Amino acid sequence: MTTSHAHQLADIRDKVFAGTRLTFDDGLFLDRHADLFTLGELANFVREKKNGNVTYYNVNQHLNPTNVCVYRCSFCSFRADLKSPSGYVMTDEQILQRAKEASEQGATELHIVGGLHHLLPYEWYLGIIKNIHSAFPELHLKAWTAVEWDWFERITKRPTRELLAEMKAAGLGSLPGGGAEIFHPEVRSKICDYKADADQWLRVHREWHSMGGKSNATMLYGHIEKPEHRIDHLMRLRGLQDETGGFQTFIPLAFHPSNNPLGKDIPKPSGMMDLKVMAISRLMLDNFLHIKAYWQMLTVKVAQVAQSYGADDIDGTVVHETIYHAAGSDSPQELSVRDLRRLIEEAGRVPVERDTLYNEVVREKVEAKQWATGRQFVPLN
Ligand code: V47
Ligand code: SF4
Repeated sequence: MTTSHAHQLADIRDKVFAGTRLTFDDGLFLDRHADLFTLGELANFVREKKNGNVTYYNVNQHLNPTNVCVYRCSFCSFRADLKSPSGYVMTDEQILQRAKEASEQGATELHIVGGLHHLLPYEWYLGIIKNIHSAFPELHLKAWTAVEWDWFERITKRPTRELLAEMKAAGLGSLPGGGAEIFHPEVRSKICDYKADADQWLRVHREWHSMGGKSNATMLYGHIEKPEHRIDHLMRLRGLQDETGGFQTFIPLAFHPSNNPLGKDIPKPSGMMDLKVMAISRLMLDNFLHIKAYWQMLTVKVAQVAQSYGADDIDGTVVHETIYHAAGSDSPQELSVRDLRRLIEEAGRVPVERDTLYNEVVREKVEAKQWATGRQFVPLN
């Protein structure tokens, strides 16, 4: 590091400790030149200021009702063509069975996203929310990414706001953060042309926030994007959060290169990269309360270390993860609550179960046997 770089880093350090907002240039500098120890120290300072020693987790399940998709994002290993033998569409019965399983296992949340099916109408997606909500009203339904909402608008020719309101009345709880990928058109046009662009993605979240709704945001990193694209992405999210305050958590998603065209000559992001992106996200997104280290994506080990690099959330029990497993993830499909709590404690943090909206969930001990999904019950404490 040159003397001028050392000065720049010292200035940024002062800013972080003083609570002063970092600029685009600061972010770029950190991405290009800062060492991992300093990034960790600074991000951990902010993390502890915002969330103390707590790491949040939730008891959730994922549901992907179809993998058939009109788009062809080059990083996607999950999608299937309309007539492909690997394409599936779950029946109402299968969907309800999965919701039942989630409810019986004590889940508080169902995370529902899928492909944009060539033929299925918007009413099919609406029906999923209606059916699950009326049978299992205790489950918070975090459903459909901004890309899906944009698709619903395209096929119905109805305004997104009206669709959001209709789905909310049917039981929609919040929006997940997927589909953001990398906003910058230099990258977006190469990896996911045609689907909702940055402005459309942000517009959906803005609409939802203006209705009092909460949502998450993501960034897919570790492929063809450069540091300036990542910082640009974070700045755009920070801008919308200044306007609405509706984002709850930011989730950096590490690219998995198996079984997709984009991954052909690209290795998996390293652990160093994962921790660097986590820390810079924490530092740039000063108006986001939470940063999630999604263990399915990062591996359990990196997600654990990330608790000292800015993250304060580790996501949930998950179960039935398909998107990253199709792309070569070797993380387990599910973790029991006991596993989650142990790995958080090992990271020196205090595990707190949250619901989707970050309210603490307090359970009677007797319920705990439901948490340990698929495993023999072992008392937690
Ligand atoms: O938008 C797809 C990503 C996202 C690959 O809101 C891939 O709490 C890596 O957004 N390698 C969907 N990533 C998942 C998502 C998410 C996950 C967990 C929690 C939340 C939340 C949201 O998965 C897609 C895309 O960015 N993705 N393929 C791949 N090969
Ligand atoms: Fe379709 Fe989503 Fe895969 Fe893109 S990432 S091809 S929109 S399923």
